Amino acid sequence: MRLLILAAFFCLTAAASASAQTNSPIEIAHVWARATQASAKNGAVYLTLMNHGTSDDRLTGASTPVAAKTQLHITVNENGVMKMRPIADVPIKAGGSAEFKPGGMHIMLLGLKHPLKAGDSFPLTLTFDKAGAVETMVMVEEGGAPSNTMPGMKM
Ligand SMILES: [Cu+2]
Repeated sequence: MRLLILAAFFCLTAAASASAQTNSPIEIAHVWARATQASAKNGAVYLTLMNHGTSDDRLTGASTPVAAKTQLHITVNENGVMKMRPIADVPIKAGGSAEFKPGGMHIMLLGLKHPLKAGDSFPLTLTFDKAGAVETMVMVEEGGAPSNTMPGMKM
């Protein structure tokens, strides 16, 4: 009996570690988008990327069926005015992480095909230089301020 339980335990551990380490050393955490107003044409996705691998990687782009196109953006303070600028890529060093959050980096969704409603979710494919294409799900959250106000004032 004891042996059986032990065997079952090892099977479970093996299964768990197999699913935890898929082909990608990049962990994608807390992927969310702020809910948009009905008339909104654009939205933003926030997430945290952690590189558990031994080599540096870069996020080079993203795509989703809910938007015509996406851009990697960073919000910068230019003489007191918050502006968004496209960035070519986001480096994630080996053992390091990159945080996309309101007022900082975000994945801009341009040309939304429908408004993002709190509680909804949609797929997002992230493209990495080394890890390749990795699909994740985005949860739509209220997140305080509407998406058309200046980011960085809340949270
Ligand atoms: Cu933006």
